[in-house]
Amino acid sequence: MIYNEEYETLPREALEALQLKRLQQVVNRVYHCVGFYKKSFDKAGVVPDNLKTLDDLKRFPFTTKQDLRDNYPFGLFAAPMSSVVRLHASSGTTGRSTVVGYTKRDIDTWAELVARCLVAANLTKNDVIHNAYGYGLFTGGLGLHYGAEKLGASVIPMSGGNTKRQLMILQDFGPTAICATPSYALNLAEQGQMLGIDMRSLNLRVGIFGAEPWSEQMREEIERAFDIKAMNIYGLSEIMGPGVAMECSDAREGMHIFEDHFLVETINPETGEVLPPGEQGELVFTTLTKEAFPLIRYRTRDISRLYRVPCRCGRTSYRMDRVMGRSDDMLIIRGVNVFPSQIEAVLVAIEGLQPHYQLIVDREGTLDTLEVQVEVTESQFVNADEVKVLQKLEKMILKDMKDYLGITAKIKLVEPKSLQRSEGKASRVIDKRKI
Ligand code: DLL
Repeated sequence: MIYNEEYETLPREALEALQLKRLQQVVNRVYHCVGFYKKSFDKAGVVPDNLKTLDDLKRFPFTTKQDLRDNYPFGLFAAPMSSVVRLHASSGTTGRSTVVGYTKRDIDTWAELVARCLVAANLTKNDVIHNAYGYGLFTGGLGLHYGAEKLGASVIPMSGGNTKRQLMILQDFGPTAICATPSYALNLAEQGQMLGIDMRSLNLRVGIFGAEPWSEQMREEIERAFDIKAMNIYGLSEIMGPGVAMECSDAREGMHIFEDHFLVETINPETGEVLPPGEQGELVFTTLTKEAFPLIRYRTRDISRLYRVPCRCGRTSYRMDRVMGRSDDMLIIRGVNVFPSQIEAVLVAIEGLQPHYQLIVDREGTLDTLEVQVEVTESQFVNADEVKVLQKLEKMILKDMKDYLGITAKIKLVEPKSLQRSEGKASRVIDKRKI
């Protein structure tokens, strides 16, 4: 099913013509309305008129998170505050948070794009959607909320946390879909099981998971725990919030990017050079229709890959692969680059381990060291008298990490339920090198 048949299936040629028209408009507008862009274009020696084809965009400068911070809180807004109807902010683990604004039209566009996502996940107005993304400054809660209402579904505005209450609502209201971070979904499943709730017999059939990197193995784990189809949704506050890209349930091979509203590029994060589709690199987005907070060539730091091949669902947009991680989360362990999500994939595939883990990075002399703490399942732990069982598990992890990722780590098997659980985005890495 497709929410906006006309735009989601536009032939590539028409889509690219629309993109060019919108791109020229937005570039013109920011050049004249936002001091930052005037300066940054002047410095790069480009003017809006240089933009004759989509390809010309690569002559234009990038916008970075640092630029957003330097212009905190509203310096990059392109509309007066009197027409801004909503503000959100990303929490930002380091430094100032980034603040984003929306006009009435931006909110309507956002709601439509989230409605497109829900329909791509096979939801209709007859669904009851339990929304466990946090409401507030985070874009997850309200973003999904407005999209669900736009579709006409019944939305339960749960927000994050308060897990016992969530479990009660899940049983009593019988929602057919759940929206949450994947790590919180697992937390819910685990606590439900502890309370003796059969999570597989709830009325849920679909889950909309995103806001943090997760592996294919984690998807299987969640699908098993809830007996649902787990779908990947991508977005970031700077560009809009959830609903920048979404998997379709027909193919479930990559996330469709809503290219009538966002222009996407992948670049080599070291050199800034634009990569051909298919090559892994950093995603860079330009918003084509946003009024309050347009962004030109925003460097997301998210590492992914674009596919150009048409999808069997009929949507004509490029798709992006699941995000491996952020370039700033990439660990370099004795020269080997590795993302937490790759370590997750190795751990979750080993029987006897739980998908609850923590990575501790430290430095000895000039070398980075990694300790992987991972919970073992209850049954393994009961067996633990036989130290051999645990030693065997440890060996297996060491071997798989070496074979698949080429890294050596210290492994620490920990008791079930001993690592901190997430109520929103999980923080997987403790980096002691910065302390
Ligand atoms: O996390 C928006 C969102 C809410 C997306 C709910 C999906 C569902 P931020 O807090 O600004 O916005 O964080 C954005 O989260 O740059 C990625 O690094 C990461 N991220 C978001 N979705 C995914 C995903 C929201 N599906 C940052 N897979 C992004 C991997 C994701 N990482």
